[in-house]
Amino acid sequence: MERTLSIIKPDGVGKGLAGEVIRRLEQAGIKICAMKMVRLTLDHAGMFYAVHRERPFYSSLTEFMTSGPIIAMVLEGENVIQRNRELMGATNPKEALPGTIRRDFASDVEKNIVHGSDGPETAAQEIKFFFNDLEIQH
Ligand code: DAT
Ligand code: MG
Repeated sequence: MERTLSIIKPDGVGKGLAGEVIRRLEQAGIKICAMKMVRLTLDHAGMFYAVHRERPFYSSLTEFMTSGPIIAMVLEGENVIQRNRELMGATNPKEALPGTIRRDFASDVEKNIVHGSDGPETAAQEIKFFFNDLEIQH
């Protein structure tokens, strides 16, 4: 059994897509074992996306992530890291397959509705960033 961190980003919450994203996860048989709404500070967004610090889009990305509330979730299931990435679609919505969250709803490569961890190590780190053990259901 694997876990991953999912985030409904400020554009997803702002467009009223939280229910739709959650519906797609549940419909895919993915278990949600933690959930919270938070508004990141610029410092926290910077820490969360520290791996992208040298990229030209870093300051725009971190400001976007603080522009409104986000919903962080821990997802659980077999192969859930990859399955969540498949439901999300490619980073750039123009390259995302039809029927994916990003293709269906994202406006551009930055405002792309959802985040999903990209591997087991980042998943563990990212889950810890948002949740302690008491906040995760088994
Ligand atoms: P993903 O979110 O699909 O894992 P990533 O980890 O490469 O993609 O990048 C993290 C976020 O940074 C991504 O969701 C949106 C933003 N981003 C990535 N590439 C970008 C680009 N070329 N221009 C603007 N924002 C970008
Ligand atoms: Mg990523």
